[in-house]
Amino acid sequence: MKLMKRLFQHTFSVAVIVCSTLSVLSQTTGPLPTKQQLAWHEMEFYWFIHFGPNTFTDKEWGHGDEKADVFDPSQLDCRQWARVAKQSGAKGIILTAKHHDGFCLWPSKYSTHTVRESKWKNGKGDVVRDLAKACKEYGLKFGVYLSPWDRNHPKYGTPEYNDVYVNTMKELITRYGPFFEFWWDGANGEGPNGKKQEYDFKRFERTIRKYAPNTVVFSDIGPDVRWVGNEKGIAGKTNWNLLDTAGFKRGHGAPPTDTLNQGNVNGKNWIPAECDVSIRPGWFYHPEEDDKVKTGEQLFDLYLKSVGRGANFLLNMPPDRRGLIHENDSAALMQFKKLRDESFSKNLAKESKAELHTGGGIFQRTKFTDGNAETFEKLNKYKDERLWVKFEQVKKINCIVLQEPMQYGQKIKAAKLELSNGSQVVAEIDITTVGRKRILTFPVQEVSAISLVIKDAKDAPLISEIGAYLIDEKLVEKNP
Ligand code: FUL
Repeated sequence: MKLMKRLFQHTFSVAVIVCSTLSVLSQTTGPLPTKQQLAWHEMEFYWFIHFGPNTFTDKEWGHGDEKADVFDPSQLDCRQWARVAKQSGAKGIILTAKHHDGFCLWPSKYSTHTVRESKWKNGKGDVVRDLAKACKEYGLKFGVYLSPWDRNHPKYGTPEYNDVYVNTMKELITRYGPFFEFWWDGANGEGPNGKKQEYDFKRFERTIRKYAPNTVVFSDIGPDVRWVGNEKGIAGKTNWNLLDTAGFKRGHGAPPTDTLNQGNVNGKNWIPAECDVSIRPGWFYHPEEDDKVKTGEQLFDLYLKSVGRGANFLLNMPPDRRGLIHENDSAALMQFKKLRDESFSKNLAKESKAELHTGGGIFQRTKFTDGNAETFEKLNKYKDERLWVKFEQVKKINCIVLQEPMQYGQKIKAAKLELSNGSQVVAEIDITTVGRKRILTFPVQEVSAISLVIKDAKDAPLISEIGAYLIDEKLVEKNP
């Protein structure tokens, strides 16, 4: 009898586990991120580094006819870059291993326009190697930008250049990988012989999948990460991690920039947006821009408009002619880090009572206020349900952070937040998508409760976090 009972209990609990797993899995219709993309989503903020002959010639697009000797940093120190990056809370660095001028920051076998031909370290230097090493030392991920457009290579504009590009990719991957991200710029101008190149992106993609299967690939249209459609660092307030790419190309044939900015609600591929922007007006260092560095507050605003809209934030930090991150840039960056730390150190929702209200009753819950984005609450009949965050004492707040667990896809199309004080609704906030993270800021409100209603979704929505914060009033999003 006892045995029967145990057997029954066992079968019952297995059935419960299977059913609950199935019920979550049944919500996973539609495109989902790969495990590499999921890891990428978690990175949130990382650096871009534009560095090369342009740093010394004061150009943004070198012609490829500059002498290799112009590249001559006096105190190049990749460990300084990595140290500042780490201190700023960045999770990685993507380096312009080769920009449009074709100059390779490593001694490539496939080019004669490289650090080897420069007088820097008597031609024995290697910036890609030094940065790969420094990133490892500081626990940062490393990635490369390898411009397909090459204004120096004699083969550019001929089919053989595609071999050169493939070989160059392989060389980088095998010598300096693993890379977390590989950056394909869409620019396609003329080479030294006046011809444009027909890029064989299909072959480039096969190569990278074969030699670097764990690397996510960025371009206007992915395959793994898409351009956000502007170089200002701003994602759409509606931002789907989905994109339709059929019929589109990189560069001129890319989807309209507002599509890249918002994604496609029913897009067939999981291709999230990355917001690239420079801390200075230019991508490369120019001395006359030393006093035009974005402030910590401006960077925080961009954080709200990128990470706070479900995208990643790729901030360019161009080293100066010494080969160092300029003091003004690192000061602004440390201010940005301080503002993030101060703003998000105290999640008031963690001290709240969390409830799920359904037609059938009120249930105590903790998963969407536990500060752990892995755990979540599922709303089976969301139209009749509401999540509540209730405070014992009235709190002042001006920032709410919402999250969906990305491993199950992106579902929320429209939602409303209601802030109340006692029986009085003091503010209502309507939004569209949530995605990996949606940060909302507003004038300070005194509240005893926050409630969330999902108004429209593709599937039963999953909410992993509702966080509540009081941030410095001057950080409330500008022109949201
Ligand atoms: C663009 C390039 O033309 C710029 O020089 C810069 O590298 C930017 C990130 O991408 O397409």
